[in-house]
Order: sequence, then structure tokens, then C-alpha cells
Amino acid sequence: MPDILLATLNAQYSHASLGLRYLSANLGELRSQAKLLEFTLEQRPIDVVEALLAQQPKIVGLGVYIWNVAHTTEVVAMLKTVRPDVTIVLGGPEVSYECDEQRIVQLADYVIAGQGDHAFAALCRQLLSGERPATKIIRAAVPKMDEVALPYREYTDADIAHRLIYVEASRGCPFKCEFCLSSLDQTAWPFQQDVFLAEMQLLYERGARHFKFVDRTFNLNVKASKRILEFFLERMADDLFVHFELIPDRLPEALKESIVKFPPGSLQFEIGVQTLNPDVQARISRKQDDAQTAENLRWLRAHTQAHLHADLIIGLPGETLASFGAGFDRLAQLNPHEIQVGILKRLRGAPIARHTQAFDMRYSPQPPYNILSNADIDFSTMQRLQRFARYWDMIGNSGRFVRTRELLLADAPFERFLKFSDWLFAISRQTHRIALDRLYELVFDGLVELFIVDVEVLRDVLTRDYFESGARGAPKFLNEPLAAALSSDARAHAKRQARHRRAE
Ligand code: B12
Ligand code: SF4
Repeated sequence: MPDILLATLNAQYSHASLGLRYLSANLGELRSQAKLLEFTLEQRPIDVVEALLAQQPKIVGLGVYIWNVAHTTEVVAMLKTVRPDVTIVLGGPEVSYECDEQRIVQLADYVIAGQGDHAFAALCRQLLSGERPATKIIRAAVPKMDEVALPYREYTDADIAHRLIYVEASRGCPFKCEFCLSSLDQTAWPFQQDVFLAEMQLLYERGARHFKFVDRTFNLNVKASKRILEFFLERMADDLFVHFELIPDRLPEALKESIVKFPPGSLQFEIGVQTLNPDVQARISRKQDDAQTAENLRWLRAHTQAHLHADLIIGLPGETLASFGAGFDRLAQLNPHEIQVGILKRLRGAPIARHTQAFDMRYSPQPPYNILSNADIDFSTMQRLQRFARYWDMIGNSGRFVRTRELLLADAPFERFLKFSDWLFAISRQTHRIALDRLYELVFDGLVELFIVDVEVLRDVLTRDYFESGARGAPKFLNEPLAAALSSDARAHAKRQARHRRAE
């Protein structure tokens, strides 16, 4: 039985925990006394407790994040009730800042704030040799990246076969966007590239084909990024898929040369735009060249096959409904495959807290601490925008309405989609679990009712989208002869779309 358990509740099974694998890989001589157990949010906390205690551990290290803190608090409360002698060590971004008053911290024995790669091993050594650290909250020193053992051999064959493989070529971010936890990093620390790529080679040889880079700004060091892109290009295969997060205004020629070579379905970029309002950018210390951003997005869309996700945030201090809408319209015009509309959250430790009073920022006290209202957007408008974001994900981003999206947005994307979103909620009173056929029918009804459209054109366009999404029912709008005529081409398209959806 292991003395040390490392455990966390992931958002979903497909998301494997990279953080815990680092901790495990860096346990040194304690590695053989440790076991990694992963759960998901769907599991009941009491079942998690049972599974943990069945291993009879002395120490349980738990990874705490914004998505699991509520569940993990219950786990810790029960663990401590049943087995107060088991030492609970917490770590992860959700307990790394402003943690003194958190219930989970009060219940646990120790907290390692910050990067736990070496600090967890050091604490376990102390605890197992009977020593007691002087303080409950231990702030970990930033480890030197070339002294951190890489975690990739901790991925099992089952992980490789069924889950996204998270990887990290550099850690941290040099930028200071105040809503983001990475703004607290002093810089970005690269891992030794040869060593990193050798591990990627090993993963590749073991069959890994879905690589998701968690680097905050993949395109920071162009030489290093190019080498990584070329590494994957040399190993291109039908099922290879790589995902990177980019800053939008930096795309030098050297990177472009590599990016254009990626075939369809193999490359995905998440591009943080966040806001296109220069006043708001300045207020939250985000440096961004919007003209360059637009040019890069345009170029990527026109000259590459990369799947583009651009992020925008609702609720930043000083962002009004109108200025958010203007940003959305500008971005929609650049036509990324997805616009990910996120609701501002007040992450523990994030410097955006300094605007709370001046902009009357009111955040939910429950994780994930969504903004509820602020000086510019009242609660009911914020709720409308929440629904806008949700419906946008179902319709605008799902890849299921590629052609209909154009009819829906026309020349005023934000205004029209907000109108549609208000209508959809009034009719359905639902933002979740709308069956796919019903959603298609609602889109048809909404377009007919709200906007001036040629119904026959709409019927054709929606039939194509419906068919290409892989659906095979008989919704009322279907143009039967067209549906029958749609070829295997459509099925191939559906497969590609499904691949993107699987990769997210
Ligand atoms: C992958 C990821 C996800 C995945 C989930 C992964 C999973 N396992 O389930 C998905 C895509 C679902 C996700 C969603 C969200 N995420 Co996210 N996500 C990440 C991301 C990109 C990578 C995490 C990672 O692997 N990092 C690399 C490892 C090495 O770092 P680490 O996990 O922090 O682990 C280190 C330390 O924290 C510590 N540590 C970790 N566990 C433990 C345990 C112990 C015992 C100890 C001692 C130490 C310790 O040591 C580790 C090694 O140094 C990070 C950004 C980043 N690059 O870190 C954001 C991040 C974790 N996410 C964040 C946020 C805000 C979100 C969202 C709310 C975003 C949104 N939609 O608005 C959602 C939440 C979804 C929900 N359901 O509520 C914030 C975290 C805020 C917080 N307090 O937890 C981060 C840090 C981004 C940021 N810079 O602001 N996310
Ligand atoms: S939003 Fe992106 S660029 Fe800004 S601090 Fe966070 S990771 Fe860095």
C-alpha cells in the first residue's frame, strides 16, 4: 500500500492532470511509495473518500483548482472526520493565494502555495521522518526548470489511448493582464528544449497523437516555437493534433512558414484577444496591438488550415455592453472558427481586484467567482450576456451551424445574436440540455420570426448544416430532396468537425 497518494478531481475524464504528474515524477526515492489517483467532478465526494482510504495512505496530496474546490472541500471534510490521522496536503492555483480564510485550507494540514514540483517531495520527506514543518502554509520557491524531472512517462498507455495529453514547453508568462493568474509569474521559464523534445518523441512512439500545450504564450520565443512546430510537422500523421495558446499580435514570418504547412485538422490555436477596447486594455495592464492582431487573424484564416479559437471576456472593468458588442463584431468579421466568450472571474490572487471598488465589480462568492454585475453592466444584462455566451457556444462555436451562422449574424453579429439569444431563452427557458433536433428547429423558427430571411434559402442552408453535423433525424425544416442528395462529402466533413469537438 502506498504511503503517499496524489489525487485530484479533473473537470472531465479526458483532462489528465499534468500538475500531479510533475509532483509524482519529482518524488525521487519516494516515488515507489506513491500512487496517483484521478477522479472527475461526476464522482460523489464520499466515493472519492472511500477510494482514497482504501489505499491506507499516510499522506494525501490534493490538487485544488477553481473547478474542483467545492467538491474537494467536501472530500477533505469527510476524510478528516473519518481518519484525522491522515495528513492532508493541498496545492494548486486555487489554494496558492488568499487562502487563509478558505474552508478547505482550515480543514487541511498543510498547503503548498505555488509550484509544488520539489516542495511536495521535501514536505513528504519531513513528514515521513516524523518532523513537523513550522508553518501550515508553505510558499514554494520557483524551481529551476532544468532541475525539474519531466512528467511525461507518468502518462499510462490508457492515458495515451483515451485522454488529451497536456504538455508544457515553458511555464509562466511575462505579461501582466490583471484578470489572469499567470500575471503573477515573474516571467516565462523555458524547459530545456532537447530534453523536452526527446520526451515528446517518446510519447509519440507510444502512440500519443493529441498534444495540448499549456504554455501561456507559445509564440513568445519564436525560435523555440518554430522548432516545436517543425518537430510535429516531421511526424505528421492523419490523426496527429496539436493545440497551442498564442498571443495575437506576434506572428513573425519564421512561424508563418511552419504554420502554413500543417494540414487540415492537425493544428489548433487558442488566441487570447480578451477585449478590443484600448481603454479597458490599458486599465487591466494588457498590452496588445489591435491592428496587428486583426492582421494576424486575417492572415491565419486566409493562408492556413489552423482551427482558430479567439477568446473574448465579458465584464471587464469599464467594458460596456456597446463596447463589448463592438469588439465582438470586429472579431466576428475576422471570422475565427470559434469566438470563445468567457465571463470574467475573480481568481484568487488576480490583481484585477484593485478595480473592485471603482467599478463596483460584484462577483459571485461561489467558485468560479463569475462577475454578476458592475458599474457598466447591471445584473439582468449580465444574465443576458451569460446566456448569449452559452447559446453562442451551442450555435456559433459548435461547428454545427457553419452556414446558418452567416445568415444569423449578417451585418450586425452582436446585435442580432443577442436578439436571437433573448428570443431563444424566452421560448425555451433553457440554456442546457436542448436536444439537437430541437435546437435546429429553434434556430429555424427564430430566424424566420426575428429577421427578414428567404425561408427557402434558410431551409437549404440549415439542411446542409444539419446533415453535415452528422444528425440524421427529420426536423420540420428539412429540405428532403436536398438531404437525400447530400453526398459522402458531407459525412467526411462531419468527421472532421467531430475531430475538433473531440479535441476540446
Ligand atoms: C488544463 C487547464 C484546464 C482544463 C482542466 C484540466 C483538468 N485537469 O481537469 C479545462 C480546459 C477544463 C480548464 C477549465 C477552466 N480553467 Co483552466 N487551466 C488549465 C491550464 C491551461 C493548464 C493546467 C496545467 O496543467 N498546468 C501545468 C501544471 C504544471 O501547473 P499546475 O496545474 O498549476 O500545477 C502546479 C501547481 O499548481 C502545484 N500543484 C498542483 N496540484 C498540486 C497538488 C499538491 C498536493 C501540491 C502540493 C501542489 C500542486 O504544483 C504543480 C507543479 O508546479 C491552466 C493554465 C496553466 N498553464 O497552468 C489553466 C487554469 C488552471 N485554469 C484556470 C481557469 C480560471 C479555468 C476556467 C474557470 C476558465 C473559464 N472557463 O473561464 C475553467 C473552469 C472550468 C470549470 N468547470 O469550472 C486558471 C486557474 C484558476 C484557479 N484558481 O484554479 C488557470 C491557472 C489559468 C489562468 N492563468 O488563470 N482549465
Ligand atoms: S492572459 Fe495570457 S498573456 Fe495575459 S497574463 Fe495571462 S497568460 Fe499571460
